[in-house]
Amino acid sequence: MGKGALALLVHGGTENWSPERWKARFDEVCPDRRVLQLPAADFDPAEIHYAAVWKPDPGELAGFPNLRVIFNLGAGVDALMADSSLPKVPLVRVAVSDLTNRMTEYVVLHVLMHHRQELYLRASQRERQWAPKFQWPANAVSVGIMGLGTLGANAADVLKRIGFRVAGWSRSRRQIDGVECFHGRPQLEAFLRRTDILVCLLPLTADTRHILNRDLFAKLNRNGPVGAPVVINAGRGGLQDEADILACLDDGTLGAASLDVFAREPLPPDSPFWTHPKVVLTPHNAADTDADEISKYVARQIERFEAGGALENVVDPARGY
Ligand code: NDP
Ligand code: OXD
Repeated sequence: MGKGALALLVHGGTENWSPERWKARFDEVCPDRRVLQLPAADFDPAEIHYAAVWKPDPGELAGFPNLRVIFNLGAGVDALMADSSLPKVPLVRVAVSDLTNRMTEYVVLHVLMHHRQELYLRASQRERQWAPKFQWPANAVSVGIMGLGTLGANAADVLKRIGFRVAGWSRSRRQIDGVECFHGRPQLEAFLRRTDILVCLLPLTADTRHILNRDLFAKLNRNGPVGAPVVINAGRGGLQDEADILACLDDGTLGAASLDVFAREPLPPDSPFWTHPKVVLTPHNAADTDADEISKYVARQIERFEAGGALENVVDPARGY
């Protein structure tokens, strides 16, 4: 009997999520396995053993009686967790150094941008103003990272090596050398009180939805060198209350925001975020999923699984991440 087929369901809608590109990559890394780009006209659902997916429609994975594993082609599984018909087979997410390093680049870029007063300096340049301001050292700034998982822990480590005072907040207790670690709701306020620049790398779950709201922003440190605190969100748009962010930027509760993710993506053309002078906006590309790296990661996992080994980075449906 031949090897079970792999179904590819990719609905990203951007260049990086071109289904044809992913199909070509999977054909190369799974040469002896049928790779079916769905929707397809002519196939037997029973031949599908694996599904590699990005934002499949709800119910799209329900019709494969022999499905063994679902591979999410990104790190965040919130879209899949929202599908009540998701087959009860292991769901594997992405955790690879390529994606982690890309996210750390984004976090470091944006922390430095606010630390080094780039918004002010670019505005000065546009106005032909030679107007340097006092620049404080990195060790005067407290960066707080919400989410100390694969992505948060790596960003914390690099920021610490640049010299920032780094803290992190997670659900369970974590220990990272040189990083002050907080966990659970009871320790959230202490974490926020010492934070000048807040970085959010949480997954979107029932517990974290709209966690970035006015109540939380009001607890951030207002006495750091940066002045009004800054928020950087590269987790998911559903983590943020967008009306609260805008109101807090306008009344000075927040000094600035870097946002890579939004409740509605693509961000509608009439969104006030596009032109807000205190917002640095990117189109959900903090850390692209690289088709070369991720197809190899999935192929390796299938090989190990079929040889009787354990799958890695399996999502816990009870936690939702
Ligand atoms: P991980 O699962 O490795 O880490 C998640 C972290 O969040 C863990 O430290 C976890 O705590 C913490 N956490 C989860 N729920 C809570 C909670 N209720 N209270 C406190 N802490 C909590 O995920 P990754 O680091 O790999 O990815 C994080 C998210 O980043 C993804 O879910 C995705 O949404 C987003 N992402 C965005 C990208 C982009 O381009 N913008 C690209 C890739 C990912 P604990 O350690 O106790 O489990
Ligand atoms: C991911 C993403 O979760 O791209 O990997 O957002």
